Amino acid sequence: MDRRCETNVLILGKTGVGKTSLCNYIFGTEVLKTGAGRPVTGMGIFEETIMLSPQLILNLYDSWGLEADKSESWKALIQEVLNQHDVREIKDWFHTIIYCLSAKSARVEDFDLEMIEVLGKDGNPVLVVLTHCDVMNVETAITAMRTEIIKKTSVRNQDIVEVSSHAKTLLGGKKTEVFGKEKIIHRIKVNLLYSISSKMPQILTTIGQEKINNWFRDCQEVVKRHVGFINPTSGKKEVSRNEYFDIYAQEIFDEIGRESDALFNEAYDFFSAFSSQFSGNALVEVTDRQKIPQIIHFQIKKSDKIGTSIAGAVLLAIPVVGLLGKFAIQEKTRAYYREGLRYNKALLEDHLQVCVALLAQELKKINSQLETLE
Ligand SMILES: Nc1nc2c(ncn2[C@@H]2O[C@H](COP(=O)(O)OP(=O)(O)O)[C@@H](O)[C@H]2O)c(=O)[nH]1
Ligand SMILES: [Mg+2]
Repeated sequence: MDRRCETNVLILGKTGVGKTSLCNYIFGTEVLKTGAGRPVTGMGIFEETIMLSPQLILNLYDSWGLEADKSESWKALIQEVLNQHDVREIKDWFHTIIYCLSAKSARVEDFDLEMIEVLGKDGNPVLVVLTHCDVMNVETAITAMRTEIIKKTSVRNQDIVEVSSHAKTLLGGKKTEVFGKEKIIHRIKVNLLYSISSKMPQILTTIGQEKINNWFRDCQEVVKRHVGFINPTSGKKEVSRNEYFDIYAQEIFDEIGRESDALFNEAYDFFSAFSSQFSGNALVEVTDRQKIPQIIHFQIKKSDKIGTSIAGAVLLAIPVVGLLGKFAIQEKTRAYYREGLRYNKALLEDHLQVCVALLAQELKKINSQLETLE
């Protein structure tokens, strides 16, 4: 993959839960010193750019000084970032939202539940990180917090991650370990691939529909020019016209398939890069080299339906009597073509829908393959 891609991650949570420590632990020591970073909103959200790998750039939005229990002001701050980038939906800018809770607090407050629920609406990718999981006797608290979050928000169990961001030597000389970052980095990649590929079917629909509309307009133009008052129709012309429409329709048909392939390949490139980076990433130490699953390239079969409906001569039982007769033939021939072209337009649109569905299905496969690579 020679393209670079960027992912935007927002970290939220009350002061003191361990957001800055988490960033430093996951993305390298001291990337975010408290109070460092470019302020991107009047106050509260700070951006830091980190190279996760040569291909993947992370824009990390840490938050601090947010007043606890003021959900409206939190939402306003997020909205401010969205406005700066001219996007409407949270998921159009943030590919992952990390919501931190401290396992030390042993319970999830209503404010946090409300924020998690609000942020997780409309399929926004929220990851709940329980910090301070290294603290002694915290297991019962973790279980209770998980249960509560799953019950009261739309966050799934697999989107709740336990983390310890601090290695410490305790009084007795025992050491506590850091843990949890592999899973978070992996979720960031899964979410990014999901965000990229969820846009592909819509792109294919737009591109394909435009091609079909152009085909339809061009063919109608040909009919208008060729089927005229002086020369309403003739067998020979009919054959070449039909041929032209058929070949042209076939071209559109093929182009839709090629667009679909290109979009799939683009998503697949990211998938391959992320799968290999996951095991080769300096930020993540993985002992067993993970295998990249193979996905067989898909191809869309041609339908033999396209084109056949226009073929066939126009046999009109109208005797050519004077000008009125010629006019009648012209109108009838044009109507005949209109109908044939509309019928073929509908076939092409059906074909496009099939391609879009296939693309979505194939993308779903690679998304779930990356998801299970843990
Ligand atoms: N034991 C332990 N301490 C942590 C952990 N995460 C953060 N801390 C400590 O909690 C305090 C607050 O952390 P900080 O990252 O500044 O919180 P923030 O206000 O959310 O950015 C600091 O003293 C950290 O050393 C953790 O996972 N385990
Ligand atoms: Mg902080």
